[in-house]
Amino acid sequence: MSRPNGPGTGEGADLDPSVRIGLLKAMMLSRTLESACCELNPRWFPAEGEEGVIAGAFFGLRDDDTMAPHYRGPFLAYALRGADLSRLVGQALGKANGYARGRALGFTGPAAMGIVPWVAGDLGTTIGVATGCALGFSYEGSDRVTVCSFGDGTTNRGDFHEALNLASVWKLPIVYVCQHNQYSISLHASEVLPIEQISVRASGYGMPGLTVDGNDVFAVHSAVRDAVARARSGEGPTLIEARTYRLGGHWASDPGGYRLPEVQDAWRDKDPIPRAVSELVTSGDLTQHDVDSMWDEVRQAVDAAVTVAKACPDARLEDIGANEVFADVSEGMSALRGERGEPWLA
Ligand SMILES: Cc1ncc(C[n+]2csc(CCOP(=O)(O)OP(=O)(O)O)c2C)c(N)n1
Ligand SMILES: [Mg+2]
Repeated sequence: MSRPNGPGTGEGADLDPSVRIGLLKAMMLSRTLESACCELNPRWFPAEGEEGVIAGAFFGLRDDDTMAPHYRGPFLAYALRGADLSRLVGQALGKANGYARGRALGFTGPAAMGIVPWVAGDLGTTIGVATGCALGFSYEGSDRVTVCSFGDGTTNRGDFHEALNLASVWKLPIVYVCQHNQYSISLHASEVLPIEQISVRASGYGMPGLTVDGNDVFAVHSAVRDAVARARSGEGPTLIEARTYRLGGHWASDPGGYRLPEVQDAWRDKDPIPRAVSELVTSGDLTQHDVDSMWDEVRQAVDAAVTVAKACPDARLEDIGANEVFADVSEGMSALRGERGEPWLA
């Protein structure tokens, strides 16, 4: 099923107003939190413009379900599980208060949150781990599900193919959401994908595949909700391709000169947040005053988190695990300095 980008697809019209408002707030939080991290850390991955996919995929799951978010916009999943925002921002800054105490950039948190962490730089590895979680749920005979998101470029990795094949053969309770932002760093999808729609790959694994407008959060959520229900009832996995656009660079410091400004402007006009606001105000579910109050609340929460995180000390060598590798951290530091005595972290 293909739905082109554009105003008002009408998908997701059956969602309860409280869910629609919750999705809007989740997008606002994701935008504000991730933008703050981009300002603080030039190596952060901007998620601006992709919040429709991020919120649509992870909002409304049960506490005992597993989330495996893409590295582009991972913090909403943690926030939805009640994470302390200052500890998330602290993680992005390499502060001692960060959930992983400065390790692994920032895409990780307590295992009890049920979120598969992004701990390896290898694209696609989380797809295998997320599929393993779904296998665990199937093995325990529960109705828990996993929702796993990843980029369009990552669907060319072997991990993707192996995981989807096995998930389908074993009818595992997992929903795969491709956050299709059209780029792999500076490479446009048309240069590495021989097909127009990634969702057609699903047919090769015998599972349903659909393409949704990723800038329509209600359409994304409606599709994910249906796929989650399908997975929960034991009918197996679904692949959802949510088409969107990366408004920022690959990293926060990427000037993105490989893209035409007019194309970027056209996509900015399809920003999922104003679009959802417009739908909710038109339907009478929110007034503009309500929307302004929601922005105020989200911005105040993120500003407070940034203030706390900035004031925290940096993670120390012991914090990032050197004390778990070397008997004596000072010995470890000299080993890391190398034979010529150059600083190990220049
Ligand atoms: C196996 C592997 N190959 C290449 C890279 C380098 N790399 C990091 S991010 C990235 C782009 C991935 O694109 P996509 O999956 O579409 O995600 P996006 O960054 O667009 O959200 C690449 C090629 C990597 N980390 N791992
Ligand atoms: Mg991409």
